[in-house]
Amino acid sequence: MRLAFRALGGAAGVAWRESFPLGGRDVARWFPGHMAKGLKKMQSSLKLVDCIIEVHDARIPLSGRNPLFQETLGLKPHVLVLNKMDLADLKEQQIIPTVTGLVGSSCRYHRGESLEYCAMVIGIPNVGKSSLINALRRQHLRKGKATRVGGEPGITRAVMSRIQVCERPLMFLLDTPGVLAPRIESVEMGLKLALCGTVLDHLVGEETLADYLLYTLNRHQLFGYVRHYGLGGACDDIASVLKQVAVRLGKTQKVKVLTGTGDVNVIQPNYPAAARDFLQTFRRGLLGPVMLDRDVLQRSPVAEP
Ligand SMILES: Nc1nc2c(ncn2[C@@H]2O[C@H](COP(=O)(O)OP(=O)(O)OP(=O)(O)O)[C@@H](O)[C@H]2O)c(=O)[nH]1
Ligand SMILES: [Mg+2]
Repeated sequence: MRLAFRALGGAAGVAWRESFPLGGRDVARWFPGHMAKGLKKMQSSLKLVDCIIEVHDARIPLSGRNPLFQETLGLKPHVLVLNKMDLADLKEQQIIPTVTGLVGSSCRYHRGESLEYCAMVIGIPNVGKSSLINALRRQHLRKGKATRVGGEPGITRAVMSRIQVCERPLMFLLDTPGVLAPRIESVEMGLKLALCGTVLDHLVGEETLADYLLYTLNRHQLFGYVRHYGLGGACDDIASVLKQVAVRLGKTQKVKVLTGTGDVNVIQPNYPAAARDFLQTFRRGLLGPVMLDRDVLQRSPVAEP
């Protein structure tokens, strides 16, 4: 499917934007700075755990991991889980054996005599930490949800009490609130993080996010949006795309315009509603898998032959 659409974009001779206008955006304002409390509580819960399981979003394997995790929680063995693989362009997870192996080969300090394992699940917001705990519990104990999950960042608000996920070996996990890095390196990294839903959309602006999404999809030649919304063709102009999306979805509104001859009702596309639908459709994976860190991966020395 992706190849067919690639031909479509090329044949139309459309020139995609080479860069996204980043100037004038203040990334610091998008990311809330109130997460220190969560991190402090996580630090004070360290004595309860043998291992740290950090969950991150597979679409941004390099962007936005919080360096403070290593600094403050780095004493314990650390497993990195890249979640949301179904949404990422990558080619299952053996978490419990990995944790037991890692803990077995590290110092357990005062917990050396304990027969049970306990790991703390950490990560930036909305990457699926709580979902992972529920999934492991379902898989190993056939038990239902033990911790709340939701499509917005900030669902888990505190370090939770431990949740059993396995009987043999006896393993418990601590769920924690998402903690973002205190400083986001660049506006583009901020946009990627926002596109993955790690901050509330309104902080960045749904239309800005929709524009960055369109820019990314076109740059990556992922033209699934053209088919999904039945558009005339691929296009790099967000206003034009959102207008067509709004009309397609019937998301239009009547607006009164004052003319020389009186009030006239004009049908206007509902751009915010179209932007919201575009973002949600992307996040549900309906526009295909994506690797938002492709540029960083290509620049990194290991990518060179
Ligand atoms: N597509 C997809 N969605 C997932 C996956 N794992 C979790 N989600 C969704 O991601 C959203 C966030 O999941 P949570 O488990 O609440 O994430 P969290 O990291 O605990 O979030 P906070 O508590 O807010 O920090 C929910 O809508 C989940 O359904 C996955 O593997 N694939
Ligand atoms: Mg959570």
